[in-house]
Amino acid sequence: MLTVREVTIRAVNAAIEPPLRNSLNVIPVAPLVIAEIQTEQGPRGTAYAFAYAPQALGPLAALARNLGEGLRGREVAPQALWDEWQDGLRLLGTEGLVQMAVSVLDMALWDALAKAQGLPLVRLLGGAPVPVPAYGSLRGWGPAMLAEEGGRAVAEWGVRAVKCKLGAPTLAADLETVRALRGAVGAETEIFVDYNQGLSRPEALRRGLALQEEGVRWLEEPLPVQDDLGLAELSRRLALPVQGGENWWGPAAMQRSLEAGAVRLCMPDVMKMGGVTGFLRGMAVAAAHRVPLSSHIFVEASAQLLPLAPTRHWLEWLDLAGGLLAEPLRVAGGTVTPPERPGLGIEWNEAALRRFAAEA
Ligand code: SMN
Ligand code: MG
Repeated sequence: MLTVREVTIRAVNAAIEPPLRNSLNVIPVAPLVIAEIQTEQGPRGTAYAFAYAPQALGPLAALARNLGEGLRGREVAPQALWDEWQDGLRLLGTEGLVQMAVSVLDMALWDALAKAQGLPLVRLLGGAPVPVPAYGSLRGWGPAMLAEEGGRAVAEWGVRAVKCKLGAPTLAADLETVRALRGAVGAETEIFVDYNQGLSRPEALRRGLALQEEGVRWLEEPLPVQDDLGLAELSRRLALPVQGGENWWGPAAMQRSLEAGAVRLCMPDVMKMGGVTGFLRGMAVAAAHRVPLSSHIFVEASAQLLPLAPTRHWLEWLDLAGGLLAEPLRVAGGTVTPPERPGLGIEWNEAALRRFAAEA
């Protein structure tokens, strides 16, 4: 039996190069919370959470630290602990920072468990470490920047799909971006577009219809995640599949949206879903609905989990923590393969962690 001796929480503001851009902002650093779980028996589990905004880094670290205190002496039994957390935190609410703190601990627990068995997580869970097709999730904004980045993604990584952010003030400007990207990636590369919940219902229909004429292959988060009715209506009216899921807080939220027919493709986020445990349960929900499932950021954990998804689709290649790792994951020939190292495959470069260390 594996038991927890101590949980350590650190925080970093990792530079991301190039920065992430969208219609509203430029994100130059990734505020990350790193959890390490030292077991009594030796294995040490680790994982990271993405706080999204610098203002959330301290509070997320504090929540993870406080929840982690309760793990001292407990068995490393992530599925049992997950249910305990969801029940115990129900009145507080298991969304937002609370769920993110649960997730980082859950992922670190699974990492420890897999390391104790000397297996990559995918093998511990009974899967085979097969290569998963990856798409290049582009960081830039606007026609020139995206064409350059898209062309490079196809040439360097061999990806057969790329995704860009849209949401310019006019449809014409969005079309200009898609056409520039098409020119750079060629007719054979699939193009996905992401509105980050930014449109109104009529505008989502108008832009969706125009984008489907351009041969775009998915329309991501055209409307706010809460608008299941609007998304379902849009899904019925477009041939272009509506994609979404990065803002589902757990398997129940995912089930609600799939039941409503809000999306035809899904992409749960391992952190917002509640870590490895939440994502596993989400994969079963997607399979029951026969909905293709892709991942959202968190490339290391996603590479371990997607091979287990009966309806697996694409791995999103957007690497936020690679600059902090001793052996970052790589895309080769358009695919990502989970490494044979035990656990999640995350090994920190301590010098990089020190360089980007944040007070929290
Ligand atoms: C996204 C969200 C958060 C961080 C990076 C990127 C984006 C995506 O919505 O789908 O990649
Ligand atoms: Mg997105």
